[in-house]
Amino acid sequence: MGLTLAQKIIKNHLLSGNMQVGEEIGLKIDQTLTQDATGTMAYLEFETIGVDRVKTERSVAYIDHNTLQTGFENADDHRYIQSVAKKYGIYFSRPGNGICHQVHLERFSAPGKTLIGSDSHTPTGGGIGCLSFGAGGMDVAVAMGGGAYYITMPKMYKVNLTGKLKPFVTAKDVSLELLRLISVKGGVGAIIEWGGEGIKTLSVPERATITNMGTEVGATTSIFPSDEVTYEFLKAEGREGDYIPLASDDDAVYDKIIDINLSELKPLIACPHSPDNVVTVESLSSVKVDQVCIGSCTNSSLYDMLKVAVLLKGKTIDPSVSLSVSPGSKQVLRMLSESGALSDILASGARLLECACGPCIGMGFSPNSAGVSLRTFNRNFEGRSGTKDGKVYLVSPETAVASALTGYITSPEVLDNIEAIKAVKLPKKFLIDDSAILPPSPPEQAKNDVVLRGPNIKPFPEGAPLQDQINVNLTLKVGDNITTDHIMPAGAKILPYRSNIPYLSKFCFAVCDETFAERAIKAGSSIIIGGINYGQGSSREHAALVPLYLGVRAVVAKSFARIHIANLINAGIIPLTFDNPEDYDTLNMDDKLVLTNVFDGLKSGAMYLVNTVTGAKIKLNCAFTERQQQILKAGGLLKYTKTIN
Ligand code: MIC
Ligand code: SF4
Repeated sequence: MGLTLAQKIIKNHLLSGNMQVGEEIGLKIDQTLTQDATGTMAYLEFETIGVDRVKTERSVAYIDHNTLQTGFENADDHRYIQSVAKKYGIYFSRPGNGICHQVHLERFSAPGKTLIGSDSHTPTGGGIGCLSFGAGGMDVAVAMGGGAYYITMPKMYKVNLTGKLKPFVTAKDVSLELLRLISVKGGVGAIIEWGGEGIKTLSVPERATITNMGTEVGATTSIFPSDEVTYEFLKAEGREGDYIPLASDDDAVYDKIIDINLSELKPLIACPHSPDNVVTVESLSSVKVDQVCIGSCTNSSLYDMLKVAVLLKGKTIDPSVSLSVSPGSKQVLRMLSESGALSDILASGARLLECACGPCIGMGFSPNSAGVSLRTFNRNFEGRSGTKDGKVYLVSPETAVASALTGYITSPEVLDNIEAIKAVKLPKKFLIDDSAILPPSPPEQAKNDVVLRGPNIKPFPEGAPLQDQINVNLTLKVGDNITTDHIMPAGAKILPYRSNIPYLSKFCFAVCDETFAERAIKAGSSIIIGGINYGQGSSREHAALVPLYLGVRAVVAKSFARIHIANLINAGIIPLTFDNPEDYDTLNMDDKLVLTNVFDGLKSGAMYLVNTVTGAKIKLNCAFTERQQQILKAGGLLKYTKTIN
């Protein structure tokens, strides 16, 4: 039986386990990336592991999330990351150089390699045939230290593309179509491979848009084959030496095949507050728009920006709309500027923002009260924009421009620049300027490098060794599809404190219940009850470390998202599922509960939650590998790593 493309890369990197679906496998990791919002914690964790230099082929630290430096906090954190990077063998991409995924795709991702990043959109690298995973900071720290990265061997899904996109229909619409077809849970437990004749018509940046948004269907990762298109892109980046061809075998077996005919797609839009709430753009044409944002790791490539410039050229945006444009990298910005395209964008009335995440993570450009914001981003979770009642819609850059010009949600199909759009092509050679990527010190010099720590860096909480019986208060009960943006919000006010867990803890679950943090502290030891797909979205381990700090010992949900469940285990919080989902309804806030059979349950897969008032006994399930059992017993991954080193 032949292998799929992902199975081939896994096989080449397999350190432990069998490639049987559902089994835990350990992978050798070639490259890592971090961004600043998760990076400080990841490097603090890395330092506690105690190795002199990263053991990966390439590790890069990016500063892209929180670039505003509104106070000393961020500036200090960035300086810390820069100094750690220099000392330990990590490349440092300076603030302003671009969004981690865009820059990594341009300069470092390579076909056939493995990459993990402390950011859930790391699968962007799948656009170039690199097997890339989003992971918690601790997992990245361990990989930098030479340890394996553990995942559950995924199922293999294939999306078979036929046809060719019509003008004004884009890679973003392909992603939205997949979300419409399979929902935010449809890819859970699977790697999505993109194939079929249709892929030949998609450039690497378009492929990267698609693998980037594979995160939104919950997939472990997504990947495209490496072919002539990949070669052309690498050559244009001066990296043809990184090229290897890669494809699945003809007789590879997939667990599911989804067909999408590119020729039949229409411009699509995801409505508030979920990326899978997808309808056609046409169907919303009477909705007034207040704000439009173009950029983010999903849609900020040169290809996207050139199309935006062509559509805006000679036109002015509607006076009622505020339009922002953030190019994904310095390379994109410089090429826009040198080609004159930037001038067309600016002349239209657009505001140019830094090459960074910006509005995507609520760092400025929040919509007005109850405002409608059209964004080319990948997430539209409630409150993420920084405006609690803001209504965020996800669209392609083309739809974004058409709507900014008219002031209403507008399909780009009505625009008259069809020939100009068809003429937009990627250049044969990109402008290569790595001056903002600082190399680390050579090993002999690194010994004398000093790590610079500011007062915003507070120690991170560590879990306590497990007990067999844990008394807990039910301090929070939430519904389905709780995102990490609910658990640990981001945004301009909070993001500067990503290395200060005690301060961050005040905002934990504030979107759902502002009293949670205070009640959890008072309770001392607590449990959270959740619904389906608990913890979807970001890779931020803060969504586990902050609850740990607040005394959360276990989370019981109907099901969990992949990265979050790993982060809970790494933090030493026990993730459990209901044996009978109806038991969810019998639990109430403030119930005093006892989690029993913990030690035996880790092995046997069954623990119990006893309600001390009613005496009811609820069966809970878990399926921990031997390694995960040891991590939980030790009180988290770092403590466990120290015991085995
Ligand atoms: C996001 O898009 O939610 C983020 C911000 O990039 C996160 C990382 C973080 O919370 O720092 C992610 O996707 O993992
Ligand atoms: Fe940055 Fe947004 Fe991409 Fe996250 S999704 S990495 S915040 S641009």
